[in-house]
Amino acid sequence: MTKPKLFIARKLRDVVEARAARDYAVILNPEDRLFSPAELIAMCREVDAVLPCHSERFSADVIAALGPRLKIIANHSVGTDHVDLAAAKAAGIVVTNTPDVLSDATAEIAMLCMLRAARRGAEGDAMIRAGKWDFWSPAFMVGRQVTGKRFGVLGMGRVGQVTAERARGFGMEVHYHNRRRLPDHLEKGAVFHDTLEGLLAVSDVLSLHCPSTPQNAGIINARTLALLPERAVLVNTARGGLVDEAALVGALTTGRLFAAGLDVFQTEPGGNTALAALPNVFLLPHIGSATEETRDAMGFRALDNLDAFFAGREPGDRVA
Ligand code: 8YV
Repeated sequence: MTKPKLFIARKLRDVVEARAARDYAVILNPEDRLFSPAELIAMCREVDAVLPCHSERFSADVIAALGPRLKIIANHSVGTDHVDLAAAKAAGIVVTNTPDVLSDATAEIAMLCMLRAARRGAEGDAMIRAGKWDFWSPAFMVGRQVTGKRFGVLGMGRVGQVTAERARGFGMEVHYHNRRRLPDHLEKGAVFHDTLEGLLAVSDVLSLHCPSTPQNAGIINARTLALLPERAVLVNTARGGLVDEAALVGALTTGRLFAAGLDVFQTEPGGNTALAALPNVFLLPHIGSATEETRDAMGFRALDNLDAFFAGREPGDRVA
């Protein structure tokens, strides 16, 4: 039987590409270069399936130009904001993602962002690397203790729930705002707030875990930042589009916000130079799911979805 033709848009872990080559007629991207929309369209017109990351954007215009052969977009990501799901559905293209397998890795990065921000780790590291550590005193580099503080989760999906669990490990009280209240066995004693404002008022640390949607764009802005407790800490491992970065720079500059730990930005790759110029920001280049185990698991999960689809079964992680 002819193997389905699969375009793997970015360089994936070797074990993942080896499994893909066993079961599909694969087109790989060994140079791991980013394809332009025109190149992405040209590649996808010649295959039955594409396995992209969040770096490949499938807008309505791109989807309209894909042609009739492409049947499934099997994302190597849990976020799907890079795909116009309504356009994919209208075009009869199945879309899947890779939930669950990256929750632990991303929660680890959220804790790293929280601690490096709250305890001024980025500032201290930079000071020593610059050869400027020439003084110590009891008042030196005092930060914000997280133990016993309130950890606010905006978006209590899989990643939010695992991150909340890690925060409990630091002796933090978990609060959350979500479209729907969780059942007890998932809520695990966390305090539900049915409004964003209610959550913000009690978040000594606010961690963003909601999807990037048109409704959530810039949800963290000058107005909402002002509703946080004085000298709160912001953590973002979700999507850069959730944050008005100019407003964040303002709040960090005045000290209204004590610090921020960010793994995602409006402009990726690259980040934000104004944020990078501030001492009270810890910055990472979107590595939330970047562990060996997780990237293997994500690749296998995407291939499991493709295998199900081409075997005539419903993919387990279908989102459109
Ligand atoms: C991906 C991401 O995990 O999963 C997501 O939604 O934000 C990304 O971190 C990464 O691009 C690997 O594909």
